[in-house]
Amino acid sequence: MDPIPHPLLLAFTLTLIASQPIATPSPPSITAARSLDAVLQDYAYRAIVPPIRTGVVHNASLPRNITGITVSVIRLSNESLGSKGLIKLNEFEIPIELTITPYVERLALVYQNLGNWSSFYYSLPGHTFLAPVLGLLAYDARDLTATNLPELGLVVEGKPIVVRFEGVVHSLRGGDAKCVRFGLDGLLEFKELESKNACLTTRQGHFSIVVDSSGEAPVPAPEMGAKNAVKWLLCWVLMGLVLLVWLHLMNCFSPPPVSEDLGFRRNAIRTT
Ligand SMILES: *[C@@H]1O[C@H](CO)[C@@H](O)[C@H](O)[C@H]1NC(C)=O
Ligand SMILES: *[C@@H]1O[C@H](CO)[C@@H](O)[C@H](O)[C@H]1NC(C)=O
Ligand SMILES: *[C@@H]1O[C@H](CO)[C@@H](O)[C@H](O)[C@H]1NC(C)=O
Ligand SMILES: CC(=O)N[C@H]1CO[C@H](CO)[C@@H](O)[C@@H]1O
Repeated sequence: MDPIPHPLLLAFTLTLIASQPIATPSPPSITAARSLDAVLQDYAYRAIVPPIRTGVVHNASLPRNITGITVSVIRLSNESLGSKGLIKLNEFEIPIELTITPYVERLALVYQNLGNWSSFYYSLPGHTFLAPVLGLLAYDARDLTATNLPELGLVVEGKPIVVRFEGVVHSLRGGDAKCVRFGLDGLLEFKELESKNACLTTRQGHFSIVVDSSGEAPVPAPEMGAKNAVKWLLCWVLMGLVLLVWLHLMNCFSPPPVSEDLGFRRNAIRTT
C-alpha cells in the first residue's frame, strides 16, 4: 500500500480547494438590489408624461414603503447622442459621447439615490458609506409602459462620467476613502477618488464613496479576494510541482521494489 497520495492527484485537489473563491464571488444581496432596479425603472418610466421632450429630467414619485429613495429619468434621442457636451442628471455629469448597444432610437437614463436604503441593498462588510449609493442605468425608451427591461450596454467614448456626490463627510481617517462601483453583475470595483467628493466611471451601475471601517486589523477588501485567490492558486500549484519533483527524485533513489526486497530477505535467511 502507498501511504502518500499520488502527487498529481494531490496537486489537483489543492488547486481545486484554492480556486474555489474565484468561482463564487457574488455578494449576498444582488438579487434584491436587481429587483429594486426593475421596480425603479417602472416608476421612472411612469414619470415621463406628455408632452414628452428629450433631455428633460423627470422626478418619479415612489411608493410609501420605499420612502428615502429618489429616482429621476432623462430621455434622449439617438440624434442627441454622439455629439459633444454634457448631460446633467443630478450628481451625474454624463458626456453625450455615448455608445449604446444594441442600437436604440430612444434611450432612458435612470438615476437612483438610495438614501437611507443604501446599506440595506448594498452591504459592504468592513466599510462605511460616506455617501448614499447612486445608480445610473440605461434602458430602451421606445415603450414607456415596458417593465422588466434589460439594461442596455453603455460605453463612454471620450471623457468619463463624473459622479459628484453631495454632502460627503470625510472622517479623520479620510485618506482611506475610496470610490466603489457595484456592477450590474454584482462585481465590486474600488477606485481612487477623483476629488474629495467625486468619482469617475466609464460604465453604468451603482456608485458610492466608502471608508474602510474594519479598524486595527483590516479585513481584506472584497476586491482583494480574487487577487489573493490567484496568489494562493499559484502557491499551491508551485507546491504541487515541487512535491512532484521531490517524489520523482525519491523514486529514483529509493530501494528496489517490495517483491525483490522480500526475495532478498529470503535469500539472506537461507544463507544463515
Ligand atoms: C428632481 O430631483 C432633484 C434631486 O433628486 C432635484 O434637485 C430637482 O430640483 C428635482 N426637480 C424637479 C423638477 O422637481
Ligand atoms: C413595497 O410594497 C410593494 C407592494 O405594494 C411590494 O411589492 C414591495 O416588495 C415593497 N417593497 C419593499 C422594499 O418593502
Ligand atoms: C428611510 O427613512 C424613511 C423615512 O424617511 C423610513 O420610512 C424608512 O423605513 C427608512 N429606511 C430604512 C431602510 O431604514
Ligand atoms: C449612439 C447611437 O446609437 N447612435 C446611432 C444613431 O443612429 C445612427 C444611424 O441612424 C447610428 O449609426 C448611430 O450609431
